[in-house]
Amino acid sequence: MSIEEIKQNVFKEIGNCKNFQELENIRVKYLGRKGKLTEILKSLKDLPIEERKKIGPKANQLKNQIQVALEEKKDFLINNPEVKPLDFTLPGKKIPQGHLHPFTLLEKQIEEIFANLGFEIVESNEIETEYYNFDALNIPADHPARDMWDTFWLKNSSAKNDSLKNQGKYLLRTHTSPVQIHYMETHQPPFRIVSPGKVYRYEAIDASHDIQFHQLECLMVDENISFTNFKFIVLSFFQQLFSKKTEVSFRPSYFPFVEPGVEIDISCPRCHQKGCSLCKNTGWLEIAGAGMVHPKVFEWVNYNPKFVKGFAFGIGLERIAMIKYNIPDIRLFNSGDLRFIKQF
Ligand code: FA5
Repeated sequence: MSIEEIKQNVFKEIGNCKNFQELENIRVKYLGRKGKLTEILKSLKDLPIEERKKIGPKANQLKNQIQVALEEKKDFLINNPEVKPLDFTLPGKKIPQGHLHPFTLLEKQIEEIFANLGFEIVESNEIETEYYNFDALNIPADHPARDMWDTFWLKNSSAKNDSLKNQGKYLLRTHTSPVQIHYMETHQPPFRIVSPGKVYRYEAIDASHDIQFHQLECLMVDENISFTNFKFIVLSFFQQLFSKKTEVSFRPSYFPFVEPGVEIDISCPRCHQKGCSLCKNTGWLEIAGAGMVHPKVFEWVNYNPKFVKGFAFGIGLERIAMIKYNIPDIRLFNSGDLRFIKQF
């Protein structure tokens, strides 16, 4: 559009305009950042000096004229009783903002609690070899305990490297416990770590089981670590996560990589052991597998089990989020349903 064409149109448009919105649209059309007159003004710098001298003053003059006409029209609209005046006290339009997924919020809170307890946060692989997921955790190939974890094996994948660690097939880790081996292979005690991450199980999906979920592995190793240290950390963690009233209880259980092995239960944070639908009237919720690190596991990483002791536990993070936020079905986390996500 040339300067002449703009001149012909813009004043007509201002004359015909009936409300503030239309007037603003006209301003944007000609004088906005990408407005038609603005484009001409911007292009002046690329013109030969003679042409610039001709067009420049015309364009600037027109800009001033349009500004004056817009102001006049605005005054007219303000003083015209038929036009609804601008109400500057109206609340502004709410611009929708993103926010963190409830699960991410929980993960951050859990990491903060452990960081305050002196734990380092460590990341690890989601694709593992049989060695890390099973063998080094004291679960050899013919061990019936392998059936505890229904596994996604990776197609056509058997590790090429000759070292024992890389023999066998690749798989999607069924729990975060392999991080224990990776970490101990490359570090010496004392240490305390937590490692959150995704795990995968070839299982039927229902309200409390998914095929992909998150666990958090905790491992503390030193010369004199006892079950009492273990209990203290677990209790501190759950009391900070839920409330001071939370109690923990340990039930004997079996995991090949710990001895003794336990299942950790916490008192129901909703009913405080009075009995409710969440805890199915038992007053307790099963929350993690745990135990004192098995001497055989220490041997796999060349630690001497006579001199080092440790505890480990693995918590299901979705289950915790479900308890904390009262979420009835694990499938909601990955549903992408905005009605669900917007509640947090
Ligand atoms: C384990 O996976 C052990 N690695 C835990 C462990 C670590 C024991 C260290 C000893 C020492 P388990 O299979 O019980 O244990 O799983 C741990 C938690 O993961 C469960 O308590 C539960 O909260 C969660 N979980 C298990 N299966 C599923 C599933 N299909 N969907 C969602 N959460 C699950």
